Order: sequence, then structure tokens, then C-alpha cells
Amino acid sequence: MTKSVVRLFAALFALALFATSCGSTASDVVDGATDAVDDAASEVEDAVTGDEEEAMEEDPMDDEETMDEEETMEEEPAAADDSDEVEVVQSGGSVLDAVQSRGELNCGVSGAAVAFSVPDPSGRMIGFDADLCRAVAAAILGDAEAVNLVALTAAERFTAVQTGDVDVLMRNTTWTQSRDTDIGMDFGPTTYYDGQQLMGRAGDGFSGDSTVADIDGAIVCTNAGTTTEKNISDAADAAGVSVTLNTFEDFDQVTDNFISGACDIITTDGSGLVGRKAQQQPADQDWAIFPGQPISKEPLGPTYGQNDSAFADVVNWTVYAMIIADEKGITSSNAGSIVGNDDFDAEAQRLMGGEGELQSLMGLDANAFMNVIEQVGNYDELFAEHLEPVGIKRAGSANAGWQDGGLIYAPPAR
Ligand SMILES: N[C@@H](CCC(=O)N[C@@H](CS)C(=O)NCC(=O)O)C(=O)O
Repeated sequence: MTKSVVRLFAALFALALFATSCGSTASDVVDGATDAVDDAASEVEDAVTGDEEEAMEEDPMDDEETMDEEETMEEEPAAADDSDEVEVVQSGGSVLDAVQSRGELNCGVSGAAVAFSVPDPSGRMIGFDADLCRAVAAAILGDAEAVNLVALTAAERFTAVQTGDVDVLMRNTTWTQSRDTDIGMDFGPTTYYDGQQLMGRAGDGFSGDSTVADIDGAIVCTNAGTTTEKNISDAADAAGVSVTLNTFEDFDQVTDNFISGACDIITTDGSGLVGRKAQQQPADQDWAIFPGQPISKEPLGPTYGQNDSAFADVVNWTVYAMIIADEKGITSSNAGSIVGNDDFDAEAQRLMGGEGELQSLMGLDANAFMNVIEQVGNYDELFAEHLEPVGIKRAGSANAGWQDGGLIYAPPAR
């Protein structure tokens, strides 16, 4: 297939995706069969230790990317603006080659997800996801700062990958069947096991013990282009309640409308609610996160275009290297002195670029993962730096390491 034909398909795909998923403000009535929380940390602990086996009954063709004809479109996403100018990733080599020759990684983030990706006062994007972008840049280019962090709304994100505007997403993105198949994405290892919850005001009678059955008649708000919309509709149906669902382009608007009282309930990934509560709850309000067991599974992780193994391997093994480094006590402080240190086993030595290293076979420098850990940190260092301060605990949650009863696990580096 020629590049121009591929570009045409990508542009058509982008247009179709945009036409079905974007919207600034939308309102649907969702017909069902129709004491304040004061410890955000325990709320999110509940969120990530919920029933992992709970089945989701989601019709992939009815997911957020292909539904909601009623939504109005007011703005074209920036990511689709110059789709005829960009190199489409499927047109030839791997995205890995493109990043190496460009000398910079384009990484899509939210830019409004507290603790995951938000600009600090100086304008530098910080957070767990922002650092995962830096980790991939360090692996490919040897420089964690050789990265362009692109803020994308939920509705823009998949188009931006498809057109090649970004190489990878680190954007609170849930791995779902329809995104993996119908939307043409591939997913890397889950970096954060999340689950959808709701947040209401204690003054309206909501508490950590509230359930979906308690929101009958409520105005529920969330952001467009997310798994969140479908999940809350399904949950309201299942609980036999009727709610009005208002969707906004980004979560800042959602939170602003909650603070002003225009929304009774807001809903998104539990981590997002904990972050917003920690940073934005006004002194005269008390926000309650519920239910204790989330209404969905939201496994969040790297997302990239499908069928590009060379790039996928690099992204995936960057994450795995950060997990293995955590298991073996390799940190940003000692990563540079592991090779030749008998206190560390052969796997640690290989991963940090010592004898028998496998990074070269992946098209990377032998020191690629040493650069990642030294410049960015291991999995636990990222968690401690960004998530623990807003009350998101790792210990005892699904995001603990597998040796501690959690789900964070990496295959062997051999
Ligand atoms: N994980 C869900 C929701 C992702 C999502 O949009 N999360 C919110 C809150 S955690 C967010 O990133 N908001 C920032 C924004 O809208 O820019 C998905 O993949 O659809």
C-alpha cells in the first residue's frame, strides 16, 4: 500500500472516530429499569482491591468510541488537524525507527489527571504517566528529557495515535476489547489497576457507604470519550435507577461543575476522584467517594498503534524493567553501579547492560534500561513520588508487587 493511500485511510479513520466520539458538552437521560468520607487513602485502597474477577458485560460495538450520536461537536481535536502532514506509522518501518531518527518521543498524556499528568507551576508536565513517557524516551534515546508530552482529551487520544501525532499514550487509558480490536490499538503492561467510582457531596447525604442505588434522579457528570460513560449507564440500569448523564470535554470542566453544584455526582477512575478530592475540595464542602467496590475494572497502561512489535517490545520492556528493578532493589541511586556488583544477580546485571544483555537485540543501547532507572526511577519510586502523596496507597492494593499479593508482575529478563 502506498503512503498516500495509507494517509487517506488514516484521515478517514480519524474523521470517523472524531465524528462518533467527540463532543464538548452532551446530555443524555439514562433510564434504568429505570457522613462524609474523610480518608481518601482508604477509599482508593478499596478501589483497587475490589473484585478483580467481576465480569464486564460490555458490547464492544457500543463502546464510547462508537456511540452517543446525540453528542454535539464544537471543536476539532488538535490531533486531527494536520493528519495529511504526518507520517502514518503503518506505512513502513517501526515507530521505533521514527523516534530514533526524530530524536524525540511524542507521548500523549491527559495533562489534567492529578498525580498522573499535570503541569507544575513552571509548566513542566509531572506525574506517574508523564514519567512513564520519560522512561520510554530514556530507553530509546538515552535521554529522559527527549520527549514531547502532548496533552490530549479522552476523545482525541486514539486519533492522535492513528495519525502518528503521538507515538504512544500514557493517558489513564483503559484496556478494553473494542479499543484493542475495533479501534486498532495495542496495549502494553498494565501500570495501574484502577476501577470506576462516583463522588458526591456529604451535604447531599452521600458517604463512602453509598451505592449506585442512592443516585436516583441525580445529574451525573463525566468526560466524553471514556469507558466511564457506558459503565455508569450500565450500573444505573442494573441498580434500577434513572440519572441524567452530562458529559464534558475534559475533567476540569466536570470538577468545576461539581464545585458549582451543577452536577450532583461526578464519576471516573477512582484514582482520578482521589486526586481531585485531595487538590480541589473546597473548605466548605465534603466529598464522598463510593461505592467501596468499584463499578468496573479499569486497567490503565501504555497504548500504541497495532502490529508494531519492535516498538511494542521497547515500551513493554521499559515497563517490565522498572518492575524488575523494583523487585531487585535497583533504584535511581544505584542503577549505575549494578554491573560488576556481586550483590546483584545475573538478571539484574543483564538488565543494567552487563554481560549477556538483551537490549542490543531490541535495537537499543545496552545501557537502555540502566538509563531508564537512573534517570526516571523504578516502578515503586514513581508510585511513591506521585501517587502516595495524594493518598493512593500501593501496599495491600492490586498495584502491589506480586510477591506482596498484588498484580504487578514482569516476565523474566533472560
Ligand atoms: N480510564 C478511562 C477514563 C480516562 C479519563 O479520561 N480519565 C480522566 C480522569 S482520571 C482524565 O484523564 N481526565 C483528564 C481530562 O479529561 O483531560 C478511559 O480510558 O476511558
